Parts: sequence; structure tokens; C-alpha cells
Amino acid sequence: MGGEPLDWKVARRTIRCGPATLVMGILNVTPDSFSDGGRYLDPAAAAAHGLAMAAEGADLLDVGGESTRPGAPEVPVEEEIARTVPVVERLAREAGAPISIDTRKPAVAAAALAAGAAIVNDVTGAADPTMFEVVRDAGAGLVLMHMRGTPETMRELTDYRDVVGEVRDHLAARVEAAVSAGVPFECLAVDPGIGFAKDADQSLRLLRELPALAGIGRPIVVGPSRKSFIGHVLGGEAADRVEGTAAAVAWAAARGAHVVRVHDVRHMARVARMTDAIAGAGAAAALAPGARR
Ligand code: HH2
Repeated sequence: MGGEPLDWKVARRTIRCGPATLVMGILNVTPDSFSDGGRYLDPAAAAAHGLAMAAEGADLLDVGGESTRPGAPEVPVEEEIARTVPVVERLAREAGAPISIDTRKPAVAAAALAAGAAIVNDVTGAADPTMFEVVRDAGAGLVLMHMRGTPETMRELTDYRDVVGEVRDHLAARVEAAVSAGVPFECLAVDPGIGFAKDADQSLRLLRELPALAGIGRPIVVGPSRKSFIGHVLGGEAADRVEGTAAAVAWAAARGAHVVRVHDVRHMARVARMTDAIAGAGAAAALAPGARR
């Protein structure tokens, strides 16, 4: 049911998180993302898909120009900017929903924020400390996700004593580091990083014990969409993981996720609204897709 109500300050807007679950639509402007690579590499096709997701009920749009699938190679800064900025610019003008830029590179984040993005979604939890300066100077929102290593190395880094406790403590420490660097607490959100340096059992466990992250006091973003832990349970490739994604979205929404990051916006917005209605949260808002932003 979207977790405890919290305000999330992102550039000039305030996003009301909880009790209704917010939906973040994924827009990968890449040739090689694990489930939709190559479909939206053309800026016009990407912008059209972003606008369609907003019309289908996306409360936020997450634009990325570098795949983070296991083993993915790094994309040069100029290339990542060339892929994402024209799309961010157009969506910031036309989509209505706040735009996040999914990047681990401060220079890409700065260019996207200048083009109208309101949030930086950094899968490394701002491993490059310059990211804090970029976000602070723009007054932007920041999603701090948990991972280990890089997409190229993370498959080997799944040794945990207590995955839930370690992810929670790491995220709390990253929040503290961000605040020390001048990023306001109200601008931050956290994400356990489903599938990032976690095997399937560890991803399932993080979902199972999601309420452990509530004590951090910031909105919780969860990204289970079409990921391999679903294939581990149900079999099948990324395109066959819609039902597994729906189960994970409903579970996360009922266990305190404020934002679910998904590819299949139309279906998952309905799953989230139905879960919210059962939980008794946001039933009125649920009648109007997109009315929650
Ligand atoms: N997952 C992916 C990318 N960015 N950001 C957050 N905050 N949380 C996530 O779980 C997350 C994320 C990977 O998914 P996707 O964007 O579909 O694939 P790819 O990295 O191959 O483009």
C-alpha cells in the first residue's frame, strides 16, 4: 500500500509518496538492455514510449542510456548524453510526470538535470562523490540504490552474512553520506537493488523482508520488473515474466514500497491500484490514472 506517507522533494516539485503506490515507467534508450534493448534507441520512438507510459498511469519516467545488466560494458559519457538528453528534454516539456535520469555518471546527470530531469537514479548509490554535488546544486531528488562492484563484476559479489541487514546498513550509510555532502534528507529515496550483486534467493529475501528498510525514513523504490529471479522461480525469458513481475509488484506495494519501477506500466499500474485498494490505501486516487502526481 505504498508505505508510510512521506514527501519527496525533487527539483521544484514535491512528490507525495504513500499511501498510494507510485509507478515509475522504465525507458531504456539503449541497444542492449536485458529486456527491451534496441526498441527505443531512436529519440522519437523513445519519447513516444515515454508519453504512452505517462498516459497509461506512470507517475514518474526513468530514462536510462546505459544498460546495467550483468556483464554490460560501460558507455562513454558523450554517448550516454547523446542518447538520453534529447529524450529527457522532450518528456520534461510534454509528459507531465517528473523525469529521472538513470545514470552512475555525474556528467550525464548534470546534463539531464539541465534538460529538465528532476531526479537522479544512481544504481551505485552515488559511488562517485561528485554525484552528490551535482544533485545538491540542482536541488534534485536522488535514488540511492544498493549494489556491489559494477555491472561487469557484480555477479561474483554475492557473498553476504546477512543480505537484508547489510543492504539496510549500506543504504542508511549512503543517506548519511549524501546529507553530509549537502543533499537534503527530503530529496533522497532508497532502493535495495533487486538482482544487483544478489542471487535469486537473495533478491527474494530482500522482497520478503522489505519492511526492514522502512526505518531509514525515506521513500522505498523497488525494481523487480522482468528480472532473472522471476525466471529462477517460473522459468522463461524476460518477455515471459509479466505475471512474476505482477506478483512482485503486489507484494512490494503491500509491504511498504512507495515506488515500483516497471516496464509494463499499464498492467502494473492496475496491479498497484488494486493492491492499494485491498490495503485500504489510495482507493479514491486509484480511480484516476496519473492523478497522484
Ligand atoms: N534496475 C535496473 C536499472 N536501474 N534503478 C533502480 N533504482 N532500481 C532497479 O532495480 C534498477 C534500476 C535494471 O533494469 P533495466 O533498466 O530494465 O535493464 P538494463 O539495466 O539492462 O537497461
